[in-house]
Amino acid sequence: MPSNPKPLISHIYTADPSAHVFNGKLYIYPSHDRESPDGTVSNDNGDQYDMADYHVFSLTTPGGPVTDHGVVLSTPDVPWVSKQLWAPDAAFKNGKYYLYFPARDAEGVFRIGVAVGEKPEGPFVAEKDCISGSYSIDPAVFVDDDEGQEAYIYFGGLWGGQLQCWSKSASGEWVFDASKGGPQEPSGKGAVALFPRVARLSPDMLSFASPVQELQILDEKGSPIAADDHDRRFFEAAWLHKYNGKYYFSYSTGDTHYLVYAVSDSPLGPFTYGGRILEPVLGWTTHHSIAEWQGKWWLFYHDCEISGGVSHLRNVKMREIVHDAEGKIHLAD
Ligand code: FUB
Repeated sequence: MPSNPKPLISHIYTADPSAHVFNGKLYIYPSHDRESPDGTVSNDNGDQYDMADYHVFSLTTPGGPVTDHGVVLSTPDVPWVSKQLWAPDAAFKNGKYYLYFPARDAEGVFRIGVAVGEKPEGPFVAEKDCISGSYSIDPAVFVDDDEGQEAYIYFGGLWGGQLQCWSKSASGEWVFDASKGGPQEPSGKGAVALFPRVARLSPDMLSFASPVQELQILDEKGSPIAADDHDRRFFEAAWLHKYNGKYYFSYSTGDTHYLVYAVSDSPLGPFTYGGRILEPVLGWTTHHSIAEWQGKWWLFYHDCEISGGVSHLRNVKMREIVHDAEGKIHLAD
């Protein structure tokens, strides 16, 4: 596969690809980018990312044709959503398929919802309310392959994704403060980065089964990644995969535009920073997923090749990656 592969999908704009193998086929659950009906607004709040529905795509072989299964969920189908259907993910458990998605509620606060389907390609029927206790963006669901098949949901995103607006009260509740919107992060000497969030999912996959906790990302000395370490600190685009018994948490560094990863012996962390997966792409955002398919490991990501660099009009791509003998991730040649 070439080092700058062609977009997988070109008849609509797609981004934030979450890829999963179900029944031997590769399914992609991306965001569906569109021109904003309100014009050309573009700001750090991400208002230009004004998506209103989701399509599902599938492939039977790498490099083969991509099937568009059409719209599987849209804004009017979800009572609690006001706007902005951002990066989704999907999972399989209990013989059912689950689509997890973030969107703004009636108050403009990002929450996470879930919709259930009988088939990987949908359609999906949304629960009436968002997941209680959920907030921010970019859900990624990992179902472990061990005996308990426990499921975990990872989420969070800075700036427009509102993660910086949430802090823990003295009684342990996560509390929202709208005044912390925009590109605000911890600052000052010794400030620790904001970390992504994780919770266990209930057996029916519809609610959180544990309190939301921070997912610690440490540097090589065992110290939490610092807030001003913009090349390594978490920004958005959580993803979890397991390789050789280790848990790999990968994410975007946002304003420095890298895809990076960290490794742990536990899905709940702490994770230790491991390195970079992808250098900046054309466009502001970078967001990905990682899946094993037909004996190889693949990185799914997006850039803005088709739109010529318009950051909210993206297209999905895939490239092979390898884990080397030390477990480090590299792009395949
Ligand atoms: O697609 C909207 C947002 O852009 C996603 O939620 C972020 O991860 C970034 O890709």
